[in-house]
Amino acid sequence: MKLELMSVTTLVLLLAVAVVVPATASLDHLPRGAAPKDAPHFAGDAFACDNGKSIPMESVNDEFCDCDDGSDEPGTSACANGHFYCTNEGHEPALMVSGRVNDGLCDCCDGSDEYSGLVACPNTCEELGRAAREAAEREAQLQREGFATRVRLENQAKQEIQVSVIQPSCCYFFRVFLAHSRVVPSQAKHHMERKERIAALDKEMESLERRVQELEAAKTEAETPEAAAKEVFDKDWEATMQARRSEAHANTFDFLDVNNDQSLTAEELLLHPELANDEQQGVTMKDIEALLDVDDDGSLSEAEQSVSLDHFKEHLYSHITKVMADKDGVHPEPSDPKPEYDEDIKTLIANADAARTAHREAESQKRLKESDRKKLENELNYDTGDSHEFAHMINQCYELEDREYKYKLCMFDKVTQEPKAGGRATKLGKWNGFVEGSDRTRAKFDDGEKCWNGPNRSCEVQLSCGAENKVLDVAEPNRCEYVMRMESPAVCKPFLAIDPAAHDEL
Ligand code: MAN
Repeated sequence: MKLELMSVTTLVLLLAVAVVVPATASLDHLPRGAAPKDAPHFAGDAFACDNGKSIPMESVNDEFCDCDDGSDEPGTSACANGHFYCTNEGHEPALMVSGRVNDGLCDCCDGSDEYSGLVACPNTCEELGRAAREAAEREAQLQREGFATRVRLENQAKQEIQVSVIQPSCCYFFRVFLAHSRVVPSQAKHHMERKERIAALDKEMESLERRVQELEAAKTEAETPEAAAKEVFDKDWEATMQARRSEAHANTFDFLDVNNDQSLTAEELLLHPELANDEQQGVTMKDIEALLDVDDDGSLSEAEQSVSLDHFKEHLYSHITKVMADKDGVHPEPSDPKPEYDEDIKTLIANADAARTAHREAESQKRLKESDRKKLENELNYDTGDSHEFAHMINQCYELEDREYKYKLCMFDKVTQEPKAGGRATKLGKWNGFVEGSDRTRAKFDDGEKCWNGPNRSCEVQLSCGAENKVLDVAEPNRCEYVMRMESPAVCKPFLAIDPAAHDEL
């Protein structure tokens, strides 16, 4: 028989029986409902209660409770604290309170608790046993798969360490030896690997920093003549435009100044129907006076009555060129597009552009290295397990959706909760290590976002063995305190742990 096929409890019981039952005691002649472990009590002429009191063997199962502990009536319901043992052959034995004996309900799968004839209990042990064994085999298979995956992931992590440890040529054999040996604890190897990568990054960053400085100097050198040449060109262009604008102002003014006396009057403006407020009615003196009254005080000052070029430019030009835009002689302000720089300046710009790009790229490379370094520094503090069994979870996230939220667990980083209906994700906690003494089966994520009128959110992740990393469910037993269950190969053990306590009957 394969070990896995035998249920854990059966195995424990068989072992217990083999140890406890003396060779002389016969299990066949045990009184009804008595457990095999109690066989020695029934071997002599008298029966000893658990507290030492002795009663005649005939008093056992006589429907009268003699022992305070109820041990003399295992097969009847006479003692409130007695226990009835179901053999349940084909399935797992069970111990139940003897009050259930002959109560009309089938409690044992072999039906042995109902012998009064009140009800006929079919024996379902074979069927239940088979189902239980199949379920146990499925579970064992999952555990085996999980453990195999764990070993594969550990080896992968070790190989990665080896590669990075080999890198610097100094002390090659010593490093490889350390990577393989048990002399250095695995966690230290994990640190060593990262420390070496940090040191390598520091060196790269030093030379990158020098390069950034060189490129910065080259950039300045290229930008100085570029800026000077552009400034001359731009000023020149601005002067040309200024002259064109002044020409447009003056020409428009001259066009309106019919008598050429260098001042505009209401009479001169009255000649232009475009200045009418009401097109139907035509232009009126009232319209012109309203136009000339730029300070809107109801009367025309001297400057408003006899408009100079400067006054015209400042207060009237923009309105008049708008309403009389199509009229010959009216010149709106020119808006010529700025011409391209000449070839010499273009060359200077191209040189400066190249210098700027080179500098920017070197800076971004430096920033990337800096962020790699920061990440490694963080990772230095990760506890990835004695055999790196958690190393594969670095920088990985696992998700679960329930009705309302999408939860995201990023190991060694954070847990978030994102409303499915939209809105930003809430941080439930930051990585705060495995719970001490939990054999890395519980991890804490603390100091999440503040709960309204409550504590900062926190989340405990409970890990059990599984073939792959998978979040099973999330609960919030107390407001803003979350419990997330997760399966992971990282916590699988090499053998099925036999834990009799977990299979305690009653
Ligand atoms: C949000 C969620 C819930 C939490 C409440 C507390 O709705 O984070 O899980 O219980 O806030 O106000």
